[in-house]
Amino acid sequence: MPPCHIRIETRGRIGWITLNRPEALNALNTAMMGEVCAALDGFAAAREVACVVITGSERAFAAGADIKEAMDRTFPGTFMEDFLGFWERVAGFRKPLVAAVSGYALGGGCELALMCDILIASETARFGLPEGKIGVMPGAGGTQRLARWVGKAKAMDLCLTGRMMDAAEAERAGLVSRLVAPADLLPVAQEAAEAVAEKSQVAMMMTKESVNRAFETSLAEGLRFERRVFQALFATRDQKEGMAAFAARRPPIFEDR
Ligand code: DAK
Repeated sequence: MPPCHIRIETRGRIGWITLNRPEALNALNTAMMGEVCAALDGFAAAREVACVVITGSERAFAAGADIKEAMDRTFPGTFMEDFLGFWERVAGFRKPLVAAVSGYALGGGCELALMCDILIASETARFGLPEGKIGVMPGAGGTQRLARWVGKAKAMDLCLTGRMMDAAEAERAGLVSRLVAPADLLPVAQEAAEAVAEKSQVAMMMTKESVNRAFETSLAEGLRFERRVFQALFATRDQKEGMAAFAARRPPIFEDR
């Protein structure tokens, strides 16, 4: 069955997932997140796809998990079914992920953006974790990833007060990789993704894994991991090609091997 809450496209070597529930400001219900995960599975398997962009609409990246879907749930049910636990498949996606955020990125929408690797924001973007206002708390990485990405001060402020942070503040805080005019959001996201895609995908995927290690381990362990995967890249044809191309003053032709 074709997806009905998202649009999926491939532009060159870039996979695009556009959240598309305008009537609910892209609130992330189970069906939509299932479609996002299935799309990511497809892009993971597609050799020609090197990088994936997730975006929403001008008004909303996503205004959170779907509150109306979640309102009658009980603890035993959510626990036994691991309600929304499958969202972690986004964070576990191994190819680089770009979030192109315009408008509201709230609650689960903010957490979805936090799971991506490069976050490009339009000047209209607004980030927040307002779950406290509806009697719960962030549950898809908000307290953990935001604290690691921007530090305790901003994370506590956003989680406890529920206020929204505008795009400029989010950039200053280190949450946003690039801040752009609204009209530039999608072209800049495609351009950033293409810059990733033109490199050896073995090196890009190892780089992603290595940067993520920085948030999970000690500096000494992280440095050891980085050195080992760096050394491993010398076993690839792409390392030979990349360095030979540099020496010959020609563009490299990578095979992702
Ligand atoms: N869920 C369901 N519907 C939503 C929604 C949401 N999060 N956000 C907006 N909508 C719907 C509204 O109900 C409205 O629908 P109708 O009433 O017209 O049918 C429509 O979208 C337009 O919204 P508004 O009329 O409210 O538009 P405004 O411009 O006045 O306000 C707003 C925009 C974004 C400020 C407002 O809609 C708002 O405050 N929305 C809720 C934001 C929020 O609280 N988000 C956090 C939700 S809780 C987990 C994973 C994730 C989560 C938890 C666990 N695990 C993996 C365990 C995440 C939890 C959350 O995200």
